[in-house]
Amino acid sequence: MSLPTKIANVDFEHCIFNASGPSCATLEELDIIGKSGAAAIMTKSCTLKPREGNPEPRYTGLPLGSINSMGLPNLGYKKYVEMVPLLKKHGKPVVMSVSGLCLADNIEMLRAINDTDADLVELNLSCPNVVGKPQIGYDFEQTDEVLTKVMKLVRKPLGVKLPPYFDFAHYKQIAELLNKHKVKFVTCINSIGNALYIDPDKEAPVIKPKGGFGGLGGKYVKPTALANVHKFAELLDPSIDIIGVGGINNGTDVFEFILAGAKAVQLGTVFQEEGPETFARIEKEFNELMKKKGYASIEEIRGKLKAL
Ligand code: RRO
Repeated sequence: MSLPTKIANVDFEHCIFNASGPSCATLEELDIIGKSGAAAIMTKSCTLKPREGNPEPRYTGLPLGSINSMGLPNLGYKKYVEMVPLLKKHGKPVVMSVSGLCLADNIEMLRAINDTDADLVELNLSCPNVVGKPQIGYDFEQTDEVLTKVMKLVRKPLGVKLPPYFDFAHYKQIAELLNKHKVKFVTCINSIGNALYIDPDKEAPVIKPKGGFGGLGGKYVKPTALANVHKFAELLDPSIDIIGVGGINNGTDVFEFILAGAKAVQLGTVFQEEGPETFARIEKEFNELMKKKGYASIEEIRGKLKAL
């Protein structure tokens, strides 16, 4: 038994797939996701030109999650455009993540993606790890400008990957923009940017780039991710679907994200740490929990978090 869902009207066999991040930058890695229990294939955020990314060490697993400053290592968008027909053979939705270093780059990439068979596009407005490039999602004027330009030209259902917000005034401002521009979905949250994890033995940070500052993921961020999903479920137009990501490790976590308002969820750190078997394990746990509670569909519980 699988519990189907839809994102921007695209059918998903179930609600669990990979986050743009770990192990989704090469055809080999994407084929592994295609063969796994993931409901869709999400690509690593791409840029106009290929990038090596930041110097290593740039990812470390931590007791309750991970910290990374990968710096957008990817093959360049042309390679991902070429891969789409190969990835589509897996028979599941293909989602392309795009993270241009400037608006012109995003426009060029989105134009090219229009002519592919990709099902959805996730525009990453929240990479915390490129030196000299602040997260667009924290700059409301720039977000407005980017969305004004890209929504005019995009022919694929386009969603945005958001950074975590922490203040109700900021949620309100960004939600107004997302409603105005009629994005099709939001994915929240990206890693919590510019965290610092120190190894007391080495008396040094655990990653090298940016003096050790990087994006925090995993269990550390789950409550923040749930808060973002739930607040956006309240503030966004109901036509905008929400994908939750941040610290999901088991079926109960998935259940909580759906209760908060998500229609699907993505796995980042847990996929990196456990490998592709994580998708089938977590889906099985979620299905068992739903059955035990007597629920037969995602829509029965979506956004139904009770008040105390
Ligand atoms: O590649 C990265 O350093 C990275 C990206 Br693009 C992102 O969106 N989020 C993150 O934690 N790392």
